[in-house]
Amino acid sequence: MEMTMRWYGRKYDTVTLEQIRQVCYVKGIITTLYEKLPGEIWSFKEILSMKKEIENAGLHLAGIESVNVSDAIKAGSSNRDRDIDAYIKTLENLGKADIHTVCYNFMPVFDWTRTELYRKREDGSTVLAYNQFQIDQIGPERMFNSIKDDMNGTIMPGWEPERMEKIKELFLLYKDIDEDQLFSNLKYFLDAIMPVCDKYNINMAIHPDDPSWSVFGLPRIVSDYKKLKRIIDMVPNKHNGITFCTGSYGTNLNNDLVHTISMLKGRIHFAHIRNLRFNNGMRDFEESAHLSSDGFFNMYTIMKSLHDIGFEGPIRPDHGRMIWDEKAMPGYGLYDRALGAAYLCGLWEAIEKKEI
Ligand code: CS2
Ligand code: MN
Repeated sequence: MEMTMRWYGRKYDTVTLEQIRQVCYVKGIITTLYEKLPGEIWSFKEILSMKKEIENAGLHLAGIESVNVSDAIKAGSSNRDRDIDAYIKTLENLGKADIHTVCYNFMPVFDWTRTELYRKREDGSTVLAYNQFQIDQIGPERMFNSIKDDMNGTIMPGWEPERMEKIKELFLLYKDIDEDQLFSNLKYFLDAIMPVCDKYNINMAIHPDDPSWSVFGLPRIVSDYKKLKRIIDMVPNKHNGITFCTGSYGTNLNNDLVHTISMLKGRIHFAHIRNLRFNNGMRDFEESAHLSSDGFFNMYTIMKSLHDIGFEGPIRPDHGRMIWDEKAMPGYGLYDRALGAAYLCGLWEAIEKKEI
């Protein structure tokens, strides 16, 4: 595996590449062309300059998170072929630039959903949290506004203002889309892009829905074992793979993380590893430190099962708590993610050495 950190680019991130370089456990960067809207082509020149910037800082561009899929593609609207063509051109340019891992999601309207971005813990650190009861009370528009006000002036992926202006239209677009239709739209998209992925050896890695159940009545298809298996089987190509995100997929306590990892052998191309705490019931959780004992998941068995399936892709510590008075994008401060990277690398080293 290659330990990585997500970086939002000089313009938006409070964390610099120079700082990440000093984390030392982290060798790779996961990033994106932040200003590109879904459906836009990424030129070879733009990709190369992003890559150079990272390499000039002594780091490796390990993958893209995300090349976002447009709602036309997700909803299967009449103009989806135009957006798919653009996506193929982008993949082609990424392949030419020697980039081989692409994360994306297939969640209608919203990316991840949270009710709080700064829930205070007993030690004064803050974390992102989700409470289903609150979601049921507020509805999508109020949720967007409260998240926007909490973003510290940063732009959160999936929560771009221009997208949210269209929220009503977007809900209408998905009015008649059920889970089966969404699966078939995903298949249509994957079938169309597999040839370019084969040509350039690009691993597509779909991100699980976060949380892993339907929110605001929208269909969700990347949320449990059966659905993941259906995705893997419906397009039987190794480039059709998964981003294994413990913090998203694990929101549903019925999901068995270790079993799912072993079932996905050869198809996990990217891993997001973080831990969760559950409060009064299953649909009320908050993000915790990575440490097993701080949350619900056994990080050792998760890392061990990734190791056992021969996982070689990028891993990132995903979100962290906000600690030591850091001011950063919620979930994406430097300090706790650096602690997480160190911990996960420690587990991995111990697992590897035990094998000898
Ligand atoms: C990420 C997602 O920050 C996060 O929670 O895991 O936003 C992820 O990048 C997207 O869903 C992938 O397209
Ligand atoms: Mn994730």
